[in-house]
Amino acid sequence: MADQCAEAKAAGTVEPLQLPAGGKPSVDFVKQLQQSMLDASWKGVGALSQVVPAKLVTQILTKVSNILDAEPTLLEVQPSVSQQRVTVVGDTHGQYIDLCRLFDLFGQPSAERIFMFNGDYVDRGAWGVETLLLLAAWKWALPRNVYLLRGNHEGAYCTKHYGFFAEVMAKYGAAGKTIYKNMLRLFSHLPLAALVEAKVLILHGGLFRAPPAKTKGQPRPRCIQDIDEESLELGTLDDLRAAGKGGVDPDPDHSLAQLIASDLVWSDPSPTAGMGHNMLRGVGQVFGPDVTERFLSQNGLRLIIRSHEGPDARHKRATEQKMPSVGSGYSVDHETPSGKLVTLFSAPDYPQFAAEGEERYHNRAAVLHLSAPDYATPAVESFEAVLPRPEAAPYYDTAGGAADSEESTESMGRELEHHSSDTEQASPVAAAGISNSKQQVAAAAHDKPQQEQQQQIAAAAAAAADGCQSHPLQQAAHSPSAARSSKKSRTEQGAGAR
Ligand SMILES: [Mn+2]
Repeated sequence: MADQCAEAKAAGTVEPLQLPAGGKPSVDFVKQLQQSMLDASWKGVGALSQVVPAKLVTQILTKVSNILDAEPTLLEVQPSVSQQRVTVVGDTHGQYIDLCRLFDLFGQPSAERIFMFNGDYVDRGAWGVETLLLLAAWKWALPRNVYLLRGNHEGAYCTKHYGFFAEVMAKYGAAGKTIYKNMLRLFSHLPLAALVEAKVLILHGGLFRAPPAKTKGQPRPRCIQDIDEESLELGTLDDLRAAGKGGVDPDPDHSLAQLIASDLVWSDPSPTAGMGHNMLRGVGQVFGPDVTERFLSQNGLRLIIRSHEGPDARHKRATEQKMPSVGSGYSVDHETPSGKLVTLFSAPDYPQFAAEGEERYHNRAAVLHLSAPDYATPAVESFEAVLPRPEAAPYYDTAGGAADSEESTESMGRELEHHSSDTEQASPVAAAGISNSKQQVAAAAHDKPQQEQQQQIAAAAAAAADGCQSHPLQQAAHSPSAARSSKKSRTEQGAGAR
């Protein structure tokens, strides 16, 4: 064995990693994996599969999918005395080099330390595979000290349009399709949110509506077109506990049982009172400080930590809607009598690839530490990107067009959906006495077709601030031409734009 190693080194080749004896990653193994993938990222696209062979990828994905499958939609974490601190991490978006710096600066998961990752691990950046594998390996090594939540990019649609699918294929070739399917399966098992000490709620996008309660003697409505959307009310923690995880791509057009998952991963806070359609993204909701206050007080919470908006998405809203900047990686968006809603973004100098002539934001990123006994008063730490980055090309068209692939990832998603064990029970609990009928919703009631049109235009014109700003599944349901104009508009304006 020693001879083989020496030979491998002499020949300039890399020894492939394998799980330690016993078949389970130790903390030392995960650290070795981190360093090996970091070294490989400097050597080009072909290096990863040399050091992390497809077999090991499959072992990690399969095992971690099973661990996640056993976790509920809403994690309820009560740190023990020995687990002194919870560190929350926002969007990382394939910026693996920066994630390694984050661990260097702020420590790694351990028996004394919980890490909570708030979704959007993949797409945009060049090292989504490495990011996902490292976090999955940590999850396997320390399942009660590492938690992974779902973002809107952990699904079939975004990963096809914003680089991850192409990245997997580029790095794993013939084995790529199977690996990608296993990744989609893992995504479908990710919990949607975590509650820390019953006081702090961590979720990717924002607040959500409850699906309608079943009416006696009536068939349960199947999709959102079957109901009057304006009758939907703000969801509660109990609704979230009862919700499914969203399947391969959370979409209430496909199944009303996915309403909570879809809203939760796509929504954004707004300075304007009320809750209504998220016109900028074309999916999810926007909600004002009054809605945050209602949710905090009704559920006994003091803090909501969400992510989902980088400097590009926030830039437009900062000027037009007076939302605070996330240039430091952190912003307090709502401050109400009961508590706060904050945004946390952990990808510095984002996005990694900008379209030609596009502004760069040079943003710092942040993590939040929650400590006993209070947990609801976060300590913020910011950090800068590792620059220059290893040479890499984007896996998506930064000018906006989606990369075409031979096989539709949506069809791969449907195939998985069909076999999904996630039964997606609709919530039996409707939030009583909560009205979400505010200005935005009222406007829609007066002139819904016009509002829909505006929504499509806004979604198209806004281009992809989050990468995945407009949701084509929803657009396509309204009008195929809207989806086409959206694609055209993205091409004109460039993804990752303001
Ligand atoms: Mn997001």
